[in-house]
Amino acid sequence: MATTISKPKSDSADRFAGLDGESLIRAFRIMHLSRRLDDREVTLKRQNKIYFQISGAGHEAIQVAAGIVLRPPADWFYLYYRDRALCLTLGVTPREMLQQAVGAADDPASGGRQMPSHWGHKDHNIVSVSSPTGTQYLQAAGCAEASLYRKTAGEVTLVTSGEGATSEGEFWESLNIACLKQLPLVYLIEDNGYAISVPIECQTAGQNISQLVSGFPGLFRVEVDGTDFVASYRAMREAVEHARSGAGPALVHAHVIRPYSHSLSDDERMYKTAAERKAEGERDPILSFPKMLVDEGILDRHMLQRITHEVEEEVQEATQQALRDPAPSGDSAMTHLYSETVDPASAEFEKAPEFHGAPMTMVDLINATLREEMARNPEILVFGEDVADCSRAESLCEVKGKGGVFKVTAGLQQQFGAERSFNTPLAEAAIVGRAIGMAVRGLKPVPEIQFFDYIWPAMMQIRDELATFRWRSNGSFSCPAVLRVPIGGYLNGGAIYHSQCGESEFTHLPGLRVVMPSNALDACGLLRTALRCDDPVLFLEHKKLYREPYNRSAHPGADFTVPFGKARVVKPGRHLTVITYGALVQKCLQAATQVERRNPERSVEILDLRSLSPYDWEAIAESVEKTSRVIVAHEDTLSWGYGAEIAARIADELFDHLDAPVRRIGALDTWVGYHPQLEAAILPQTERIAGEFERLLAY
Ligand SMILES: Cc1ncc(C[n+]2csc(CCOP(=O)(O)OP(=O)(O)O)c2C)c(N)n1
Ligand SMILES: [Mg+2]
Repeated sequence: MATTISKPKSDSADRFAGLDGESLIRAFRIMHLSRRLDDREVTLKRQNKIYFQISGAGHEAIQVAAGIVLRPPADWFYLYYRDRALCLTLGVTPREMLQQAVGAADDPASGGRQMPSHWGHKDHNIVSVSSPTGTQYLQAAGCAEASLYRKTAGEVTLVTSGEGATSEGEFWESLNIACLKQLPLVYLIEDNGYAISVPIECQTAGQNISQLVSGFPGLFRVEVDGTDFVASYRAMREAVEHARSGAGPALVHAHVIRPYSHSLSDDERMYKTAAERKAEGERDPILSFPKMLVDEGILDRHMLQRITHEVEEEVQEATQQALRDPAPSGDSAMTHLYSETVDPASAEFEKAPEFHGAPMTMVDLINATLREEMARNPEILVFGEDVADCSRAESLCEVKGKGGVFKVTAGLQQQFGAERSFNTPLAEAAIVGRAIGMAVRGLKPVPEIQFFDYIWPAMMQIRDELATFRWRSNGSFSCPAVLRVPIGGYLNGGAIYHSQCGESEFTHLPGLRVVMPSNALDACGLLRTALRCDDPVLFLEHKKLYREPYNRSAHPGADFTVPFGKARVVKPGRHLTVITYGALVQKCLQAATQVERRNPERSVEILDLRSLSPYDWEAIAESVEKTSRVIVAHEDTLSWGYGAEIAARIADELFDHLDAPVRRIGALDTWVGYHPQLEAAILPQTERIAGEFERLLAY
């Protein structure tokens, strides 16, 4: 910075919290730059040269203070859309910010995929920001946990949001974990008193978030005027020192202002009085901070003019550059959905089994696979509700241990220790959110959702985060976690909340792999592929199939893998193709046997898809071209289900090969009932399946 620095006039050594004149002027320069970038974007938006604008105006002082205290790239950042000044302090350049605004192909945050101010910069550990308010809190906890697991002492994760976002459950789940685990996590709440038009008295009980969280044990809290740079610096320094020392999490509650409305799509005059807006304007750090620096003799008018002039030129030059930067090509739309380096559908994962030992059930073979992969890869962590053997490890000499409600994870804690297989609070969003934070740090989290029926609190994390990370960051970040989820019915008594399927809700998500094995051998091979691949995987384990005698397998070897997207011909046939997966594989096989017994001249071919996204279109096409009749059969409800997509594609691409309509078999469009008679009527049964086969064969 080409500016001369004077010493602060004040005698008091702590007047500026130990900051010298140079640091104070640098802070002012960044604050001013941040505001001028917002102003420039506002102009560009009005000129229709950019498509969205949301400003950091009024939040600059606390943000620059935070940026000075933290240390990229050792520290990690989960930020909010207002954090422009913070990002500038961490090293993001004005040009990079304006590249986001214009949506340039080279925008380092997202390559033109996300809205402006959705920060992300690999070089500075600024993890890709999404739009859902609150998801960042759980991921930041996972990120801080990765520091603990890696034993990189002194590393801190910063997570920020407005006061509005603290009403999300994910904020509270995150605080619970941070305090339970004494995480090196700093929360910065930038409280501007409004969430769009909703004022604090309608948002936060008692209107003060730092008081509201006072019951969290071990949480260091500090409340500060976030428009006062020096006070903000002190507060941030205290909080970060606390977290860095290993003493646990800290929360800074900074009162700021929001002078530019929520975004350019909002006009705050609709809900804020003129007096309120005037009072806010009087606290504007962009005016009060340089005035203080001048009053204190740190900055003179001449220097001030020079800095503002330099900033003007910098913004101008960055704008010109960004406006010239090429836009992303339409051809790039599908890049970075999945890993470009590891293809789990490739021949590399095609391995012949080398069987040894007695037949094992699906549950035992999944357990063995987890053990083998955990031994091979120290970055694999297994966690969830009731997943550990016994959280009170000292009791393990007296008790057998739980190891999951289905015993899938039994013995992992005893073999690999409580750091690698542990129980979590009963909070599904937190389980998945933490996993995402860990995976971004390069760990291989393998969380369990206890029952598919309870996956929904985690849906935001799965749909808007896990599946989108690589795409939305244009390949800069990824989170290849493997979510194991027991699913399905036929349990006699499982009822509506322990029996549902719903896989098509997830196959609908680009960026996520979905697999659902029907037998022990495939479960072993597909799980190993999931654990060795570089994409997020939803691994659906059918509860009814865990302990069936018919689907057991001898151990196929510790390197046995099954590629994704490769169906298995369960039974060859010539007159009807059945496309199925999961528990219906066996039912279709039984139905086919009945049908063939009654119609000896007809034979049925059964394809087990094994992997639902990607799925094996080649195998489907080959079979349908041979048989000319096809049924898609699944346990999930019929309408808008997985079969609808497959049937539509067959009708589209294989129409000329068909001699009959494409049919589907699924559960009735209702919930699974508790009484076995109800369940039997609702879920597809062998007799009904056989009837459908015969109907189609007779068409
Ligand atoms: C989960 C979710 N719900 C709603 C929104 C829409 N939304 C975006 S910002 C916002 C208000 C956020 O207020 P606050 O956290 O106080 O931040 P501020 O904008 O005031 O800085 C809302 C409701 C969203 N992005 N995500
Ligand atoms: Mg707010």
